[in-house]
Amino acid sequence: MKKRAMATGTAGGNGRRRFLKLAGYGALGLMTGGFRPLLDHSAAGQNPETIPQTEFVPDLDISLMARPDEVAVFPGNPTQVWRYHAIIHKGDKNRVIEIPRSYLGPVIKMRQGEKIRIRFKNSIPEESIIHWHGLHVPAIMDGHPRYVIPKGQSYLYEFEVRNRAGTYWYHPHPHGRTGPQVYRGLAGLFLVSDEEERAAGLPDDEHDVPLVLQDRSFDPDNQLVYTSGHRMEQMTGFLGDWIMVNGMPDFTLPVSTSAYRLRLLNGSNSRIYKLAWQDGSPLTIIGTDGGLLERPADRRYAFLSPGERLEIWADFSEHPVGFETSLISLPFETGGMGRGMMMGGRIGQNQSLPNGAGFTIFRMKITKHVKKNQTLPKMLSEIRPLPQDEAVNFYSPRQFYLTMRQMQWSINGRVFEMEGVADDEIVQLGSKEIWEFNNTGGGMMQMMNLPHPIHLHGKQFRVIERSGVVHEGYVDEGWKDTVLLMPGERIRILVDFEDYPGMFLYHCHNLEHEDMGMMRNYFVRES
Ligand SMILES: [Cu+2]
Repeated sequence: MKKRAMATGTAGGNGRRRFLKLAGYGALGLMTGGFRPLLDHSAAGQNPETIPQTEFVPDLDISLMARPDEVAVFPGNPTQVWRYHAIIHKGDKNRVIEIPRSYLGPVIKMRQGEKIRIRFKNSIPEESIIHWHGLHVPAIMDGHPRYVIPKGQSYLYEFEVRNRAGTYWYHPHPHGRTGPQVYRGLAGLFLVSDEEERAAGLPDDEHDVPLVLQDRSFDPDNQLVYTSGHRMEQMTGFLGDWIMVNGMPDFTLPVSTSAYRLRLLNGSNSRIYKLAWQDGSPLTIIGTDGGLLERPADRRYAFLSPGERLEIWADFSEHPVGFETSLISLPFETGGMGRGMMMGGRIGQNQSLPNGAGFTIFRMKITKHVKKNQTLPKMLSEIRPLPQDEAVNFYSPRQFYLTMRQMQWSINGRVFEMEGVADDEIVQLGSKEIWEFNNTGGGMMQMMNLPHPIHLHGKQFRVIERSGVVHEGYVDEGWKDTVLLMPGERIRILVDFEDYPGMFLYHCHNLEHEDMGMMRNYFVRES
């Protein structure tokens, strides 16, 4: 019998086998067929037979297929999903790690400075394209929806990994269908390591644990249920009543009496987590979207909105075997909709587990005693200073108002246009800019003011200021690519458009908001 997320406290599944290594991928020979030429911007839909001859020499060369699959999530019928599946053509097979019993795609592991080729093959029955969330890549590699390919075709990605060490991820980005495609299982982690991270001496191997948080709903046959398509449900965003960790319900992580690095990704469509330890002890945050902080930061709780990552240091060396604890999500207010006058109820909200409800996310249980003392480093990394006064618009930041009009979320009153860039969405290559996002609504609109996690493609940025109704629980230190604005908040970020000209996206990472058009292009102009 399935138990939903509110009913917690039961014995969990065994997470021990989560990250078994991919086995059995030898030299399978180059797969041919259907690759888009790398540098041809105008060739959408073309279908050349071979990999283009470039001077690109990848350290890791893989095929990544999006295809229908099934997974045993619960006893009984398997759950029909869409899943990324990888084949290694060249490179270390320990760089591509499947998660058993999960609909999630493989974890891809790269070192800074290495080159990767990914031959994306779309085998789901609709258009798709992959976005590398948080990675700093050229526009044509970023997975803009204008590059979608239909079923049966392929898209060739080739790029150098320039990011700092950190927890990045990949997911589909076709316009209007990102929500349903991610929901059916298409998502995976992309972990980057570097020398600075190695020097910090953090827990590694089985003590370095990626944890992807998502919510799902299932019908009595164990099949995924997405939104009804009702406009109100779309306005809020999809909310499931099962909390999944790495694609598994009722998750328990067996640990030993030692320190752990927990890498949390919120891969949910629209659910926000207010992370805390069950016993009220502080969370020790060591990293965010763009990698390690300079030094650890303690928080009583921390918000994690869709698309964001947080890395937590958890030390169990003082506890006995048998000790159990949980990472929980504390209750919080999400703002106007669902309260008050919206037809008198939580319309569009999940009735059993609304956004802002409290629940257990997963449990950790000490099953093994080890003698391994590891101390939390005082310094984790160096964060490059990014002076605000170097921003070309220091005295007049670009303004973006997150608003709703006629049941439609928008940015500055505009919705997504595939090729559309407004004059005030063009920035100069080589410049630094301050962008201000404003979620203050106002007047009657306050009733419809919701949280919006804002994501910029292609860039890591810095949060320089929050104002308005400021809530606690943000980790604004370090590098970010996705930032949460609760209702009533205003935030200023500093972005360095140092390289990579062309068209990129900025949007709300509530996937239902994004799909309805709460997304725009920005264009980095060369001269
Ligand atoms: Cu939104």
